[in-house]
Amino acid sequence: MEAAEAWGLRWSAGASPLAKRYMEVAAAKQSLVCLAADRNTMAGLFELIEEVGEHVAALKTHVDLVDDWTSEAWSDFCSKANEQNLLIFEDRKFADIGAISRAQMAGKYDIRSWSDLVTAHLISGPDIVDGLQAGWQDVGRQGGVLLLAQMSSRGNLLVPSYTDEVVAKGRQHGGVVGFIGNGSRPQELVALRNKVGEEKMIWTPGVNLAVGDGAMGQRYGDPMEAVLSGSDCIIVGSGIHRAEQPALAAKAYADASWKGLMQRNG
Ligand code: S5P
Repeated sequence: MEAAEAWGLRWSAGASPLAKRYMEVAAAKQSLVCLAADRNTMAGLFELIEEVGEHVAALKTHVDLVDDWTSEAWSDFCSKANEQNLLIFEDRKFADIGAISRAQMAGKYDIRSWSDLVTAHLISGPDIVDGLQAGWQDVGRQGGVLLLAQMSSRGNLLVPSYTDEVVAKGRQHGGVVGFIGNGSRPQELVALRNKVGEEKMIWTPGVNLAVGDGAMGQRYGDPMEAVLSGSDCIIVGSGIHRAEQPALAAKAYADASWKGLMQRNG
């Protein structure tokens, strides 16, 4: 199915080139799944992407949790992701002032050189987005920021008035591709979508086919319900990488998310 048809308003309402790339891959693979590749060895990461790459549309990393990280191995890993047509999303949750965030895009991990997307909190003010964009510009690349508007963890401090401020500022910024919303609470997501409108994306962690509480305060909601409530991408970690058969699990999440999109636009 063509991306424009699959995505309807989200495609036509002026999405960024990066969002369109994601939507095309998602339509081609019939999957709105972003794999949270939270494994701590390079071998584990390579194995995972080999197994599930065809069923997922984006790859989310936490580069600083890999024990045996080297820039060579990481660069091979990113090439593999690119071969599988995956946008690479470093979930760094930047939160500092603009100039330091720009500098943190460089450094040992050189996130600016391989990431297409990064997460940021807007707690320090809107200049963080300019700082991150400057980071990509420093190496002649383009990228997009996903702002944390909600979180999935219990007791988080992103209260509705804070969410409103993040959305109001983020909607106006061309460097913001979209927002992180809470996939574990459909009503919160519906409210978020109403605030965000149709132009920007909402990506949601906190989804699992086994709904309920996860480890250390994580909460899980149903993947299809998240899409029906306005999520454009379900971020799934342990539901896939801890499954006995990750490929089968990834396919199940892909099917649920795609069904959600088809029903939402139907
Ligand atoms: O509010 C949030 C935001 C994020 S990006 N809650 C989250 O869980 N995340 C990330 O999503 C988290 O860092 C992890 O990589 C992933 C969820 O993993 P899972 O194993 O619980 O599915």
